[in-house]
Amino acid sequence: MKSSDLMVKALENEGVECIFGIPGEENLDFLNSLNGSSIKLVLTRHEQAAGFMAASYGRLTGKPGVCLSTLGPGATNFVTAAAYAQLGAMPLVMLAGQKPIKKSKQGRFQIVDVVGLMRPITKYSVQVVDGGNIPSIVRDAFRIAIEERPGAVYIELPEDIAEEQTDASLFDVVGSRRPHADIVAIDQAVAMIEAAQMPLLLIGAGANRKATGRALKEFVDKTGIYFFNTQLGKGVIDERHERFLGTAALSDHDFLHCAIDRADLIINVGHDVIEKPPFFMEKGGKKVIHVNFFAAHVDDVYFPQLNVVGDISSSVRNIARKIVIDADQDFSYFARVKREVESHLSKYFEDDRFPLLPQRLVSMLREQLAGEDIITLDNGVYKIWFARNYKCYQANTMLLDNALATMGAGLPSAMAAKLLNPDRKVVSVNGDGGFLMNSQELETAVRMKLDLVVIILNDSAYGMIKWKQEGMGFENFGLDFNNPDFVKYADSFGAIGHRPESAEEFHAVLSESLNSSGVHVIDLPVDYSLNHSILNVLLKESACLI
Ligand SMILES: Cc1ncc(C[n+]2csc(CCOP(=O)(O)OP(=O)(O)O)c2C)c(N)n1
Ligand SMILES: [Mg+2]
Repeated sequence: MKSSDLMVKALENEGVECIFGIPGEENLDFLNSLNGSSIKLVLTRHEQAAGFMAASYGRLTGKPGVCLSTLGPGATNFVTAAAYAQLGAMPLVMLAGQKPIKKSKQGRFQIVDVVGLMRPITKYSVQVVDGGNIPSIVRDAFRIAIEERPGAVYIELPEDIAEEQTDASLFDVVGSRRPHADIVAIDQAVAMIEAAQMPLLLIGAGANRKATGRALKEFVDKTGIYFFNTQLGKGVIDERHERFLGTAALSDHDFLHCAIDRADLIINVGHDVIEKPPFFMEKGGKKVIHVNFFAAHVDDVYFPQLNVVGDISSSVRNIARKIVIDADQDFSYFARVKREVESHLSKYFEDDRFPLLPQRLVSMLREQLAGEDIITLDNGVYKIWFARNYKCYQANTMLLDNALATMGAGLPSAMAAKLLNPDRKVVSVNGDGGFLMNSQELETAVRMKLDLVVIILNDSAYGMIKWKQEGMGFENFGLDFNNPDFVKYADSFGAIGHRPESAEEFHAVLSESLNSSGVHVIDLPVDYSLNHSILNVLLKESACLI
């Protein structure tokens, strides 16, 4: 068999359903082998976007998403997506071409050491030098990509190897059960929780990767312990739960930190240091139990006293089973903080000023979306408002990136979410900066006939950096730009552009867009005047009065 045929068979053997990407001439054998396979090709307009889509596919399914590029410039376009998947723990397999490695008449034209380039930002980076190695390389790559912590892998298939004949055969896909935490670690955790006066539960990214929600909810319901989450831990337990305190989108000085400051123990489930810290540890301060698939990476603000390493839901279940509840434990302070947090966060939910406040956008989306519908965020200052103010009812219904925190992934991740969930509504919220970093994918979305709502928060600026600049007391400089006419721009792709001129009109446009087919692009003027006064000033000044 031709090696490129074997490569396609190996991918089919791994259960790959689609490949996102842009082929080049070095992939033509592979492309030909793909023609007629069960694997669908999703042709994109930029390799970076293909990488983001594949990573998001991996994030949502737990199976590696696969992307394809040519050598050199195509493969280097994967770099940001690789970092996105690697930091965000999303299983991703990148497949690229290369010039012939045995004999070539092209000198070093387009040749870059991509295997070397990818090594520090992947879990595995390899060039296929013999078709006979394809079965083991592909099997290993997929195993490594999904093993905790999941991440990116890179496979390079040179042109001359792709066309070679091979008689190698595939390996069976053999999964493995995740190891469970040792009983001694469980007992130590139980003892620490029972000894604590004011324990809190923190839910982080790892708890969203696997189904842990049931176990965690049972733990909370049995113990009455209040919980909060990180941005990547949103929705693991329905955030309408009476013990939910909020999302720690800032590291300190948010209303919720009144509770965190008072806690003497944090049971930290699934969080690791790739996220912006949800709180800072201090020497001699509160204790932390790290419950995750792997032990804690220690740094200056995170040095847990106990690691409970193993499958998260099994650890949580075993701890919950053994724990003896102290019926007299007084959590009324946390209840008061919860009431305070809720009243602060919902303060502008009905405010109809226009341009629209991000808080109002949050409340309108929450009102119009069902529990299973998905919002994806790009990176900008609105991410903080969504993380703090939007309540998720289900796991992975708000896809945001609090790991690489790259701009440009919002629209591609929405497209992957819609592809996987055709019956759920998907809304992509972007800044005007981030949107234009991968807006060419509107064409892909229209071609794929996806029903999507794309909201562009228009402030004609890199607003997030402006907010930080103001917070540091610097003058406004270097962050304003002009925008194209987003309505004409959308229309020119075959999408449907909208530009509402009042809160009421936006409400109607949003509802109409959510309930009709096609790609709807809403150019929404945003009022960021409260970013500084609330996030920089009010929060720093307001002490915990409760
Ligand atoms: C690829 C990339 N470049 C730069 C940054 C740094 N950065 C973070 S947010 C931001 C501004 C975002 O602007 P916009 O998308 O318009 O959102 P806004 O904050 O204005 O709502 C920048 C430049 C980044 N995170 N990723
Ligand atoms: Mg902006």
